Amino acid sequence: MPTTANTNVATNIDIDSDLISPDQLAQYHDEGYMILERVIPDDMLQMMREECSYLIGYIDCMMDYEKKDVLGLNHRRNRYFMTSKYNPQSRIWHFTFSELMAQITKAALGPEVYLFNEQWVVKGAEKGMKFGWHQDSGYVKHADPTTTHQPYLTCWCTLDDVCEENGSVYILPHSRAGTKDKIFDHTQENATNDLIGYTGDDPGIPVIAPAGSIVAFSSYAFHRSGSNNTDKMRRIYLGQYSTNPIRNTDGTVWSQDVHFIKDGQRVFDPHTDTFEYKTSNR
Ligand SMILES: O=C(O)CCC(=O)C(=O)O
Repeated sequence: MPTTANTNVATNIDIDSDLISPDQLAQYHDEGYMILERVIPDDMLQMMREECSYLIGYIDCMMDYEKKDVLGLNHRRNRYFMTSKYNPQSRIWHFTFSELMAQITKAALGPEVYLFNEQWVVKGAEKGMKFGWHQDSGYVKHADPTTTHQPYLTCWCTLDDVCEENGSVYILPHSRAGTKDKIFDHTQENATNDLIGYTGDDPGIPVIAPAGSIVAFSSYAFHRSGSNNTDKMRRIYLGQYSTNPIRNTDGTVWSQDVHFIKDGQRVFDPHTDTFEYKTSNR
């Protein structure tokens, strides 16, 4: 139980102050990010690591079958982006639609929340590739240049301790990048296919945090990540949530549009959810 509650003044929702302090929430709204250390319970963390191992094996098998070492953004033992993998057989949805995620998403977004996208980002030991400066919304805009979507929330959940040596994420606060209300144009980098939206010399703020932490940041905030130079994998689960379904200008859903919170209450129901696989434009 919270010892005290603070309130998201924009939406009048009470927030558990043991989870998110008023200062953290203010920083999210002003600068576009907040870092919540060690908030994922140990049993949940272990479950997510097991699901992650299964998915890496699954992608490796697909590469074996196709006799390739690169499939989309997945590079064998190097960098994996595994998208839209929650399904009734896996246990992933227990985390994606957990009370913990309900608390964080309501604090950031208010009483209406949809799952927009979910993916795993794994960097292999000693060679996990870097990822270039971008706004997550920059990927939406690149695919749909006339998009008018509101900022959505990325929850970057650490399954391992993260530091500069193993390829952690770096964030550029809104006030240093002019991103509070703006999606910049991004260009595609040839060698990696990454979209790049910032080429300035601000290195950003490195996130150094233990396993079980969540960095919650706005899809308008610029971020990048380094390469993994350690002898262990760096594993992240990334859930993205929006205040309403994000559609392409032609009306099609961009990635997912699963109703999670309605009028401040959790409404996700695994018995009625279609668990439909939808490819994002990533
Ligand atoms: O986990 C990482 O290395 C960065 C992932 C990221 O920035 C993204 O998926 O938008």
